[in-house]
Amino acid sequence: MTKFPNDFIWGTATSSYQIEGAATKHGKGPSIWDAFSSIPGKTHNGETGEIACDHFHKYKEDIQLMKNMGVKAYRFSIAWARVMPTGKDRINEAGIQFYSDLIDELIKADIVPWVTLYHWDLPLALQMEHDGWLGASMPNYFAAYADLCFERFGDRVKHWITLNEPWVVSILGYGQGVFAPGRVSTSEPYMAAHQLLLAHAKAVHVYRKKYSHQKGTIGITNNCDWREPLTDSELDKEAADRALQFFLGWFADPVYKGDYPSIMKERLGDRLPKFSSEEKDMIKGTSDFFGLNHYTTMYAAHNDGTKKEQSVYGNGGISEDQHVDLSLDDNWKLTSMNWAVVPWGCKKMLAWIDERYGNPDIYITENGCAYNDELINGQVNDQERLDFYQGYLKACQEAISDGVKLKGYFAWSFMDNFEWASGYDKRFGLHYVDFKTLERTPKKSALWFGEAIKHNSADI
Ligand code: PNW
Repeated sequence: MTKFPNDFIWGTATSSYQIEGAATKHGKGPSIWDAFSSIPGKTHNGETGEIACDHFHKYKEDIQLMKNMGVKAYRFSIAWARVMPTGKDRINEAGIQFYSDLIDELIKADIVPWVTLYHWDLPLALQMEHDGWLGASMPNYFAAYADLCFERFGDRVKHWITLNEPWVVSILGYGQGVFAPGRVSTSEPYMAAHQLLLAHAKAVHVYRKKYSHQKGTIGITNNCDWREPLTDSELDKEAADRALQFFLGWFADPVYKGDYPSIMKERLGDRLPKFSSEEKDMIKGTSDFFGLNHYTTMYAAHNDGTKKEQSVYGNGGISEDQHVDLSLDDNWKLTSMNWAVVPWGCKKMLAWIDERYGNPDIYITENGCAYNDELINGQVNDQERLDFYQGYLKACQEAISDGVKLKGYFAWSFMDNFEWASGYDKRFGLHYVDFKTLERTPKKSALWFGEAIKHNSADI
């Protein structure tokens, strides 16, 4: 049986707006997701996170379920507007208390908290006053919010993630408009991304300057799907690599190398904002580990610009800028998000990161899948999800044998939750949630995941 290294971190993950509920309770201010989901047509059936899984009231029960699985770590996010209702100045002590109690409860259960500071639920006031991430003062507000979190929770939290998936914020929030704040543009994604990177870097500098005595680690989590060249031609190989640079290099190159990929600078010209030399120095080296959220794989082929690019479900970023056609293999199994299940793509993704960024410590901070699960006689037989996890975890084991420093893996998600624009229609959980009674039931995949943790292996 191939085992993971002894210190491998097995975890599960969630985010604040997707699970907490209590969206207007105990002094929490509104976020852009409260506003966005209240607009008719923006989410499946008009669903919102107002109640979600009611984790705000059920967190003790949830931690017990995690303990039953034997997870070593739990990744959750703090709702900025719960601790700072308008995103700046005034602190909501009831919100601080909630996260403080949650952290204490995790530590009591021997589960290590991994805290994301920003998982997309921007305080609405900052959207209205500063145009959200387009605003030049946002990095300072984010750094002040991060400072508050380090001050209040850093005695117990030693693993921080500044931003979750700035690519999604930029492309889906400011490009395609399918996520909050719902902006549609081909230039704003690059502007929002620029402020997000500066915000990340400022927060890291606050942590390293003021809180080094807390002896924690801090980094950023980016998402990237693998791009496999459609054919062996040089043009398709270049197209696949170009697509990866526009996807992941966009955010990881500044952090690891100090600037955007040159291919982006060449192709975007003035649409890509420039970092000053001080900013480059400030951003470079601001991640203690490489956080990766990985979900799927697509083929990439060169498009010479004479025909319209094919983008199968719109996740290719701004395809006009890349000249890349994306496609799927008919033999690939699809999840209910229509994301293809391709474990070898995960292994290649890890190898690409390892090579491009100099063998960093990597954590997969999200990987998982949605299926149309049903609760029958108190059980959920989600064999497809079990197979998904086994396949991807085996790919992780292979990557580790090849020398990739993959140090941990967090399943997305601990439980079914509010899947953004898809509402409650898409179930990603290891635990089934009945959204009428809010009852939780471990799925078959959760029991398997617990066994895998016990054996420290996916070969079970
Ligand atoms: C991630 N894409 O979102 C998020 O971090 C989670 O909050 C979310 O529930 C999970 O993955 C499943 O969707 C993504 O289009 C959303 O490539 C969209 C994409 C990727 C990740």
